[in-house]
Amino acid sequence: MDERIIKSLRDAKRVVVLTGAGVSAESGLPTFRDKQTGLWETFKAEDLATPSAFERDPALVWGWYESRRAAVRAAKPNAGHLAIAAMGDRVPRLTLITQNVDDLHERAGSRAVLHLHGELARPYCEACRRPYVFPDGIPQLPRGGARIEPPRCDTCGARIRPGVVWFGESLPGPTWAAAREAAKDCDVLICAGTSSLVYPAASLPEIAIAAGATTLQINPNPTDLDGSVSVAIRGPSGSVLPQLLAETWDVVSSSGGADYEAVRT
Ligand code: BV8
Ligand code: ZN
Repeated sequence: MDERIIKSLRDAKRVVVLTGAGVSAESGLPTFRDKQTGLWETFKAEDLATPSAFERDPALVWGWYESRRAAVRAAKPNAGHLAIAAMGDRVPRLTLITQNVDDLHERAGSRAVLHLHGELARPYCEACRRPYVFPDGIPQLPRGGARIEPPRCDTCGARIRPGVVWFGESLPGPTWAAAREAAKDCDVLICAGTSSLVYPAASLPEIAIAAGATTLQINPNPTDLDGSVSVAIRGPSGSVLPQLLAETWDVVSSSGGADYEAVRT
C-alpha cells in the first residue's frame, strides 16, 4: 500500500469516506451501472429513479424499490463496510458519506452516516410527507420481481413514495451542507466504489482536493477521478479497505490477502 496514504491516515485528525454502489457490490447488490434484471431488464436505473417514472407507472417503480429492499434485507455487510466501521474507531473524526440507499454501513457498525441520496428504509407520503412504517417481515416477491401498487398514507390517503432522492430532486439540505463542510475540512478523503458520475455528490472529492487533502480512490475500474486523486488503487473495496486498515493500524485484516495494485502515485 502506498506509504504516503498510510502516513497521512495515521496523522489524520479528520477523515472523510465517500462510498458508492460499488462498496455494496461484494454483498451481492447490483450497482447502478449494472444491467437491470427481471421485470426491469429493459430499463436503466437512472430512468426508473425519477419522479416522472413514478408518476407514469407507480407500481413498476414501487415494485423495483421493494425488490431492492428485499435484496438488501437478505444481504450482509462485507469486509469493506466492516473496515470502514473499524476505521471510525481509530480516527479522531471520521465522516462517512454515502450515495447508497441501503443500510449496510449501519449494520456494519458505522454511525451518523450521511445518506446523500436518502434511504430505502425511510419511505414517506408524497403529499403530507409523513414517514411510512413498513409492515414487519421481508416482502415475498416472485422471482424476477413484480409490479406492486404503492401503499397509501393513513393520514391523508396519498401515495407513499420511496425515501430516496431521485434524479432531478434536490439532496437533503442539512445532509449536503454537512457533507460539503466535511470534504472542505478533511485531511484525507477516501472515495470507494463510485463511478463519480452523479452530481453534486461527485463534486466532494474535487472540494477535498482543492482544499489540499490527501485523496485516495478505490475502484477496480478507471474513473475520471483517477487523474486528480493522490493515489488511485485499482481493486475491490472488500479487499483493499481491510488491507488499508491492517497496514495503517496493524488491525488483522479479515479478508486475507488483497488483490490490488497501486496504479498511480
Ligand atoms: C440535484 C437514489 C439539484 C435513487 C441516486 C451537476 C450539478 C447538479 C446536478 C446535476 C449536475 N449534472 C447533472 C445533474 C443531474 C443529476 C446527475 O448527476 N445526473 C447524472 C446521471 C449525470 N443529479 C441530480 O439530479 C441530483 N440532484 O442535483 O439536485 C437539482 C435539483 C433540481 C434540478 C436540477 C438540479 C440527484 C442525484 C441523486 C440520484 N439518486 N440514488 C436510487 O438509488 O434508486 S443516484 C444513484 O447513482 C445511486 O445513489 C448511486 O450510488 C449513484 C452513483 O452511482 P455510484 O454509486 O457511483 O454507482 P455506479 O453504479 O455508478 O458505479 C459503481 C462503481 O463501483 C463503478 O465505478 C464500479 O467500477 C465500482 N465497483 C464495482 N465493484 C466494486 C466497485 N468498487 C469497489 N469495489 C467493488 N467490489
Ligand atoms: Zn399523507
